[in-house]
Amino acid sequence: MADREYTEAELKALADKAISQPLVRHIYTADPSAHVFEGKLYIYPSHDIEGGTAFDDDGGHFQMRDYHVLRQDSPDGPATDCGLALDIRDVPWADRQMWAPDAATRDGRYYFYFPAKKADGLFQIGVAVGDRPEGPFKPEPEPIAGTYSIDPAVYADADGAHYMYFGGIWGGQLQKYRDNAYDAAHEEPVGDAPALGPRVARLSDDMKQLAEPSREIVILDEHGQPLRADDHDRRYFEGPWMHRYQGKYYLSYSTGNTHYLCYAVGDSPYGPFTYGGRILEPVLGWTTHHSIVEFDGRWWLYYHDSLLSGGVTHLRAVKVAELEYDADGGIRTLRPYG
Ligand code: FUB
Repeated sequence: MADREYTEAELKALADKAISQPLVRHIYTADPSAHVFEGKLYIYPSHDIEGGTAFDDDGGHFQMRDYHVLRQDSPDGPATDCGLALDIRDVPWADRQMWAPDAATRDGRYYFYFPAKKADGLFQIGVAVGDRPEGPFKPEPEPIAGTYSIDPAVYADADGAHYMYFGGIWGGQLQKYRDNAYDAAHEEPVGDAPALGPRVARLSDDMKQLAEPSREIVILDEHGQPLRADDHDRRYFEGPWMHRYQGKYYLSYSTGNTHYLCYAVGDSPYGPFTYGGRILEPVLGWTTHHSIVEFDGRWWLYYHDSLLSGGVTHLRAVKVAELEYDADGGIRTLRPYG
């Protein structure tokens, strides 16, 4: 459901059928990255605000300036706002637009990863460090070398290695890069050309650097061919997430302008991944962005929609719904409004 005005009757009909409710209502939250730390659920969302900038295809209306962390004892219980975790005024390199974050832990410390635009207008990804899952986090003075674009998602593999996935096209600027080099002339590929994929790189042991240059992830179709650029219902757009289920790696992501959450399955954190299907049909609001987490043996999809604000795309609310797998490992598609 793309950005437009909704009538009271339309909004009420959707609210009546919604499969889940906002985790919190006192602030707008989006792009939830959920993890189990210290036996509780910690959710790392964007903190949406009204920045006064009109809707455009580059996401200029997403003018976020800080982060709050949410905590739940269980996915079907209430959420607590743990307060301010990081403010843009404390990040020397960041100028504006603090978009979707994530977090990870290693050796008792917590690492908060976030994208922001620098003064030159380019997105990069930074890290901030804290002693508690909810922060506060102290930012490193420079962004992480070798990162660019948006939407970091950090996956802890079973062997202890951590991988950062990142990248988003259009406003996220991923289409401006090839082989990790920027060129303003580059655009999203079109037609039968292979679609762009997200990037992945292993993190260094101190969790503050990429241990290797990022590489592009390939998503294959049912014939083993890379998804085509004009396959907008399935191609990668933004919001990568990685989880493991029954020994397989599941890359999930948003298709952006077609508004689906999809997944693809592989045998390595680097891929390749084969397209598996849809996780979530479109929500109210332009963007879709999610995470998937296991808690007490059940699987949960954290996502957002814009119902709380009456359909304003940049004023979203985080929600959670239970995910189910088929016997063959396929994820059953959820319909956000029944
Ligand atoms: O919240 C700003 C941007 O919108 C995120 O970075 C994207 O994933 C989309 O949800």
